Amino acid sequence: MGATRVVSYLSLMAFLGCLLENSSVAAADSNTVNPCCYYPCQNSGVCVRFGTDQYQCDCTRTGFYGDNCTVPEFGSWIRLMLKPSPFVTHYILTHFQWFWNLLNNTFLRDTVMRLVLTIRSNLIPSPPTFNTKYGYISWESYYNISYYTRLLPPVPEDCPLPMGTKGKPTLPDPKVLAERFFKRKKFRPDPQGTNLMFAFMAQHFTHQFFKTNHEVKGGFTKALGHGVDASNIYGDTLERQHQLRLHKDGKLKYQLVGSEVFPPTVSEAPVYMRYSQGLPSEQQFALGHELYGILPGLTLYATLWLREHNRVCDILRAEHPSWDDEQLFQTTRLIIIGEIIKIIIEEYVQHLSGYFLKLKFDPVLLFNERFQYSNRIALEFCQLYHWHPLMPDSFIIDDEEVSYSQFMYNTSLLTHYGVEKLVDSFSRQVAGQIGGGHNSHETVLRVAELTIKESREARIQPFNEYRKKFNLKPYTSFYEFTDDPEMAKGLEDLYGEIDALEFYTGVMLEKARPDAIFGESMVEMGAPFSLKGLLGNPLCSPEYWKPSTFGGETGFRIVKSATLQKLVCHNSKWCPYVHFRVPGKEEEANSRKPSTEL
Ligand code: ACD
Repeated sequence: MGATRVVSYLSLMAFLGCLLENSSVAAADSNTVNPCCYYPCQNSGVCVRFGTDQYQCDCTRTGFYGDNCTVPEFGSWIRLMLKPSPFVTHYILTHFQWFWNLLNNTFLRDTVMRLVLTIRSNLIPSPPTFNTKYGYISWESYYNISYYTRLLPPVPEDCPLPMGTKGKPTLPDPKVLAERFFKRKKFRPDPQGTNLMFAFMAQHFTHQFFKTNHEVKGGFTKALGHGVDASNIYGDTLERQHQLRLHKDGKLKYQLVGSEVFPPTVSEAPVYMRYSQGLPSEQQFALGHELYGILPGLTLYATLWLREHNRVCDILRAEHPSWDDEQLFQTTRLIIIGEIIKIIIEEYVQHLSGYFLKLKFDPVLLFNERFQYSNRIALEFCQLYHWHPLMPDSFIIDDEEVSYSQFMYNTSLLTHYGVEKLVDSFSRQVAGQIGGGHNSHETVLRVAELTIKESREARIQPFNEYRKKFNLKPYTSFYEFTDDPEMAKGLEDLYGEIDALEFYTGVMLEKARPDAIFGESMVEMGAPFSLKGLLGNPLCSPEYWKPSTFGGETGFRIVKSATLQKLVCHNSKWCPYVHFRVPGKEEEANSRKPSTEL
């Protein structure tokens, strides 16, 4: 009874808040509810509390004015009239193949790519703003890079309800959410044909910048590079890096199994690794990241990058016989980082997008734009990237079914089958659809539960507030949010109001776009973080993006022409089918013949 009264009282106050558009300092209520708990400021306006029950929205440079930043300036009004909706833009980019085939071969490809990069990156504040402790601009939150940054400040501590002023007094049990909405009923393959080669790349690649420090609460990270720094290959401390290095010719330590190069064992490179107890010491590889021995797919990528690093070292040494180990190592690392960014933009993001526009990695596109070459990883980005539904029910390697218990912590699968067969098998096996719910294998289900718990500790604002931040219309009901009426009803019962739906639950359970891997919000929120993070890398700045950074034209060319196929085929005995999606019928027929061609 008491709770119902609080909620209806709060709704009334929200209504009154709208009526107060014209007063310069708007009064919220007399019962000293923090008025910022209503999220009154629109269009990225910043809410500042005055006194105990008053607030002001700072609309500076938002393109809007009025007490709640709701009135567009003339320029914004024109922009709003002309700007196509995300639905229309996405539709155009994923249809009319003939048109894109023509455009991709003209200078207009650059124009559209520049637009994609600038529109997306402009949504990410740079320098960064808030963090989990500071919901206002502070020097500490700028300077202390041990924090993940935050796009929206946390829900203020003194709000009457967990999500601000909407929803129920208690949030649903994370375990109940995971069991009822995330747990797989029947494996749902991704309609875009995403495969396990993609899934393991996603995991391998993102663990260089998502390294939540679970020892302390408050949204801290151990990945201080805040972007693509290849710390997952070279270690996240100088000490680890030196243990992994051969200290000769710039190379990383390795061992030969038969005649093939694999990572060294922990006895050869003593670094901390997480292995199951009793795993024979010869199967304990020493890798850049302590978790990459857990899944053979991650160990596979670690091996490929190790071989690629040492291959590039040989190329550089042949051109620069006077260079010492250090210079060879450092320059090779930059080449590897460049290769990663190139593959991620032109193949990984390309695949995810489903666009017919051919994405292009060319830092020069931004040289005449206002763009900051820095990046800070955001907690919201880390949250939305928990893509565990990608994981299948079991693994098919060389036509044999391998269960999770046989797969996990089993590095011997890599040495037994070899790089070629693993790549071939992972490239042929379809991954699960990420969005839409009911597709997380029970082995990974707990991750969803933990992610929701983490979001609550960090007081992440409601999903609909993020929809607005990313220029999307907030959902008006759970039935608009999902096509699954049972899920809509269940979520409504648990959350009470759509405006109280949590961020992670929102991005993961939202209806997927037709024939797509996930929904609108994942793309509209994920893309800005991604593109700003990739192009904000110092390598992409005018000062770094030149041949000398990479040891000359040869190194520069390696970066500019990197592909996933080259990464595999330059470092294997034969060239398997390698892609981020499963083969189509025609590819299937051709790809059964092993080749050495690139
Ligand atoms: C666009 C391009 C298409 C975007 C399509 C999907 C984006 C969804 C989620 C993020 C995808 C990939 C993440 C890749 C790299 C992350 C790099 C982070 C570096 C710090 O329409 O804009």
